[in-house]
Amino acid sequence: MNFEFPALPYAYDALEPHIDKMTMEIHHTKHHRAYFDKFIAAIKGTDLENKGLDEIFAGVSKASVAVRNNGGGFYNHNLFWEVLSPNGGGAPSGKLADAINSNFGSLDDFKARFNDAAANRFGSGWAWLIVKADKSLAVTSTPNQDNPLMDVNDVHGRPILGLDVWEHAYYLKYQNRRPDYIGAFWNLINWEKVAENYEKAL
Ligand code: MN3
Repeated sequence: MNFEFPALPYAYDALEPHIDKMTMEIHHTKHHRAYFDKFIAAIKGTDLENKGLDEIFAGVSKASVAVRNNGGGFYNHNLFWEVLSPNGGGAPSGKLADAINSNFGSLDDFKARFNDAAANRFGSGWAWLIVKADKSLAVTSTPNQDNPLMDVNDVHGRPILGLDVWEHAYYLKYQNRRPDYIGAFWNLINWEKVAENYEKAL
């Protein structure tokens, strides 16, 4: 089996006060775990079993709904945990900062666009910063557990930063106040990891 369920790279309470311990614990051990288990069950004994996620997502329109939803849920949360850090926040530097400035105008302009994508995603889904095939950056959003690597979306690219805006990601602490949760997210971003993702995507 190619796939492993990842441990969280910090303690469940490490992102307090921005994301509370109980939310993180349920999110990782119940929600993420269930996507992983159901994804493994959905590919078991099929020709997808020995493919990578990139290849599975590139042809996901031909796969089962279970593969799409649970494979997406597995991958999306893997990325999400990695781009958060108890020592996060601040601003990106180096090549990533230059790319954000040249693609969006400024860090604040990028943040405004990302905030809009996250706040205006109706129902459940994700906001993303992606690297497109032409190496440019773009902000996009996908419903449910879809992501921009899947062949079912209009905007394609490799996610380097993602924000889960499902209610399970914030409801215990923020209830219906999704914008407050989105605001707190900026205090947690591991920009070094995002920069590493950017380098890899180029
Ligand atoms: Mn989630």
